[in-house]
Amino acid sequence: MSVPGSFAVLRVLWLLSVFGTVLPLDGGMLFPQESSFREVKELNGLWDFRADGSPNRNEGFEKAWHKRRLTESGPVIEMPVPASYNDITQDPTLRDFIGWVWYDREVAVPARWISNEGTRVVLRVGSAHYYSIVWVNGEKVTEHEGGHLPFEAEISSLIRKEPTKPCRITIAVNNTLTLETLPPGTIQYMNDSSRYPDGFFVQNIHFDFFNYAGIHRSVLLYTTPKVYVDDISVETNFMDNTGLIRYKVSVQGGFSNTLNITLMDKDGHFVASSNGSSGGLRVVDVKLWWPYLMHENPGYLYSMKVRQHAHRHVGDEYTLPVGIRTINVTNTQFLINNKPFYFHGVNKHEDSDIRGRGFDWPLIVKDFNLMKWLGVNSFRTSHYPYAEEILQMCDCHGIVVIDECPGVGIKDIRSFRNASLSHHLVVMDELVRRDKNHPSVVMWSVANEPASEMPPDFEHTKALDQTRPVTYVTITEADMDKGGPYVDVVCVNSYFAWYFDQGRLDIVPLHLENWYRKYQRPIIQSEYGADAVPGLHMDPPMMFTEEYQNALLQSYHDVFDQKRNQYFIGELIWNFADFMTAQGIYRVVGNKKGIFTRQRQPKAAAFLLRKRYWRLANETGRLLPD
Ligand code: BDP
Repeated sequence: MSVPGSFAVLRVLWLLSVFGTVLPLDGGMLFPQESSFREVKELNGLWDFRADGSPNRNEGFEKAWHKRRLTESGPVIEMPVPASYNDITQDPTLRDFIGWVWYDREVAVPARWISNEGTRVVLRVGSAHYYSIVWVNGEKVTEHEGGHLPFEAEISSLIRKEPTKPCRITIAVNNTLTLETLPPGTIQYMNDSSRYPDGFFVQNIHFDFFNYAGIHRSVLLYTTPKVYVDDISVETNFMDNTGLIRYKVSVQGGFSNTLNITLMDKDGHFVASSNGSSGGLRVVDVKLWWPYLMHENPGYLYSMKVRQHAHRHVGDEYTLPVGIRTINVTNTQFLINNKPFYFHGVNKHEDSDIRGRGFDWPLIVKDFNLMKWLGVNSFRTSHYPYAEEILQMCDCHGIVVIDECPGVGIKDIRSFRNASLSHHLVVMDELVRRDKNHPSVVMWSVANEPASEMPPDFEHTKALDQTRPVTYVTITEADMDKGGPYVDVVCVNSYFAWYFDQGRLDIVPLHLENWYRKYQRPIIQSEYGADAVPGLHMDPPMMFTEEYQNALLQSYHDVFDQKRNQYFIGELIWNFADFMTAQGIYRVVGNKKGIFTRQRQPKAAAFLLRKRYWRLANETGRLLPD
């Protein structure tokens, strides 16, 4: 969000890098999957819940709430998982709560998981915001910092200790943001006792979305055999009509005698096979993975079955969907399978009524249907990693993804120190580890609009450079002027005729010209837009009306169309749908820059964009004539 008076040119700069080579394996984060050797048990539904409203928010730890059922240590309410807890009740203190909240429930673990010593049982949380501690039957099994990404713990030996008892899972989650968290924030105590009650504090943030909290994605128990496939990495290429998959598999828990890799096509027919923990698969008459609207058969996925046979142990099997495609960037183009790709897409949020940021299949499927209706071929996961199921949908439908980490609102100079850098690196590592094999993911976004106006600090760019194999770098405005040495693609966010020169649509072309001339790299207009209150009309257009939103988009589109054949490689509207923000004088119950309402009903701009995107698809994509 912009504050009037800040300097337009410095608003931007979140910079991207395109995939490099296969990651070194270092503990996997494969999506849990059922197979003949693995089982999955979802723990979604109603959990017991209590927010720790004590002044120091520490009562739960002082009284060891994890040692017993929460119902035994005080009052609880029902809380759905997955969901943000903020909008579930009528209580404004829970909506705006900062600090620890506690969840627990009991689970009946299948007897065979307990009796069979060869079964490994893992507890996995798809994501919880922001800091989580997990106990099983009162014993701590893991803690994790950061929302939006999964974490897990093996609990096999714990559940075998008291095999006849139900297993009690307790999760404490704290949404406090500090200078070192991602996104950062600060807690400010108001010490003036004449104006504020004792202990009064606020959570300051510098990003424009509600800081939803709670357990946002599924909690699962899943099993693997004792010796198990822990991680798989693939990298794909092709020459003429032969595809190549380079793979690497890591097995944990013991010695694996043999690893068989078998590749099947979409119809289940055998394509290629190999043995060993690393190697290559040649795919004759390859069917490439293509984006939606670029090919008549987008999102083609092979299935790579990894089968391990361990000495004196049950084997394991994991099947990874693999799309064969290449990504390259030239000085002026973004190439997918050596063909120029033009991003016509959206920025999104994981956000909806009641659930907040909680995972919700109906919403996800509705959003995909709307995106396809619009003619969208890509989106950015603004401003944090989205659920894995969403990326799986993108793989299948051929929707291209710019995968963003939660590096948003990095504005305070104290958030540029080593502690923040280390955490940022860990988060990037977790993100890449989780998402590296999705063909839909073509770029990593390191940060959204960090304070690039601050003096260059080469120490942190150096450290980022050392992470392998993906080179992801934030650079400053000053670096940019020297030519942006680390960057493949520049993404610019701008709000001309909105935050600056309000109402002056006539100046948009000139401002855009100036910007684009400056950056000698392929450029994506990664945000542009205007708030529109649905149903508000005015002609000639005025700000906040549907007419103004349309007119503003149109004035940008005119410039995009002039630049499209030069270095301009894409446009992503801000935003796909209206979304909730913190309360403040710049927002009337949330950000209204959606082209759909928060309930996914179209504003006039949705029709304008639909017309444009389908025209673009016909001009820039590879649609076959009907
Ligand atoms: C951009 C931010 C985005 C905001 C948007 C806005 O990246 O998160 O929601 O401004 O103000 O600068 O609508």
